[in-house]
Amino acid sequence: MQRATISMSDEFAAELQAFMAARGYDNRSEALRALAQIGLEHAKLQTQPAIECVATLSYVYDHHTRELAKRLTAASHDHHDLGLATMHIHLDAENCLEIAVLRGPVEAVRGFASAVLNERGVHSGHLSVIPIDAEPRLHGHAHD
Ligand code: NI
Repeated sequence: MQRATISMSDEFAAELQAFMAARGYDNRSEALRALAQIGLEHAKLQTQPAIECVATLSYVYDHHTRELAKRLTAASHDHHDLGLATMHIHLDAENCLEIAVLRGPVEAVRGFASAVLNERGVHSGHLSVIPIDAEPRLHGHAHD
């Protein structure tokens, strides 16, 4: 374990205090470690586009928008190497929610996600990326 001393403004300290209260942290070091971990993971994804990840892409779209469902299906087939699974939920008379589980290099996953999210008729969406160690894919893991 190493120690580091950091300086922070009163404003930042107050914000940190509010974060700790909301998340139930009673130890400032622990809260800062958790935040730094998130930041480091985020930075890693930004600087290493080839890193392997799993991701969920969720989006709501209007299935009445002309040809949209067809275009979205075509996009998924074009990138079938990234798709692991898709869940489709008919939300109401107009809207569908689709959740796609993806796996591949971060850059390719992001590219696919922004192509989908930029389609006209896709109302809102969110991509959540989790970096993974690519090695397990090569040798699998044991089940007994
Ligand atoms: Ni539907």
